[in-house]
Amino acid sequence: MKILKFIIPLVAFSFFISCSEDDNNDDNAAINEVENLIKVQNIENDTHTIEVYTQSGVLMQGYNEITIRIKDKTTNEFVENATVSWTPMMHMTEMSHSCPKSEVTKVTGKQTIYSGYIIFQMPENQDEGWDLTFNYSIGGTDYQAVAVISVPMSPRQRVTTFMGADGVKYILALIAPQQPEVAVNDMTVGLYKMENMMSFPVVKNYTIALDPRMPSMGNHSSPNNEDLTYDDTIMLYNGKLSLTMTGYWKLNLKLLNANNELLKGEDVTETNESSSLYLELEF
Ligand SMILES: [Cu+2]
Repeated sequence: MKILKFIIPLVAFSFFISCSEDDNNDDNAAINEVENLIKVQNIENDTHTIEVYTQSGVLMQGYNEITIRIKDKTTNEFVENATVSWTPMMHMTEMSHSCPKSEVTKVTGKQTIYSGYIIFQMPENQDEGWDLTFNYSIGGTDYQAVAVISVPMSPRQRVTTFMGADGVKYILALIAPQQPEVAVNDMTVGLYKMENMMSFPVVKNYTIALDPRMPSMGNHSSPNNEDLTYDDTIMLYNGKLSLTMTGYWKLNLKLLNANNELLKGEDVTETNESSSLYLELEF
């Protein structure tokens, strides 16, 4: 009896320990790695709920940074070892097409979230719109989930589709600054070639000349801008955008290929108020 008195609490104690260890190792349902994001919607199939998040809680025409997590409907746990790809599709009356996008990758240092970006070059309208398909595999089993998504028109031109002098159709999208300041801002854009309805490879080693103007104030420019050049580590273009005051700015651009040949856009002059290639922002 004396021994039992010791053993029973000991067994109970070790059981308690191993339970709480299990909780820490296997149960991730309580982990919140999306606390600074807002849910756009769920995309579900029979086995999983894919939660789609952005900073703003919506998707919009142009560049969208998207975070997802996948909840197993049986265990209520978030899947940590999925391999994920996605296919955005716009279904138009005459045809269907996709858009530029990144891969979906596990966020470094996180357990339950995956992220990437999608650039919707066209907004939805009454008769035409987008859906988003996820293909993912977990432990060798393949799954698919698809749902209609809402992609309203951006109030400012954050993405533009155009034909270059080389006969190639390009898509150019504003990626940064997302929160412009009265300062010299880091500017980032993505440039893609529309190879066909499904393929939009990154265009490398071009130059994008930048001339920001305020049309409402005599079309004045700003000092210390820097043209955008290609950065292969991020597969995007970086430059400097000087904004000397708040308001509406037209970011006049010229696209030059690797041989410095002009493919699209014009200089802003006394007689030419803006380039035919531009992006817009207002803050
Ligand atoms: Cu379309």
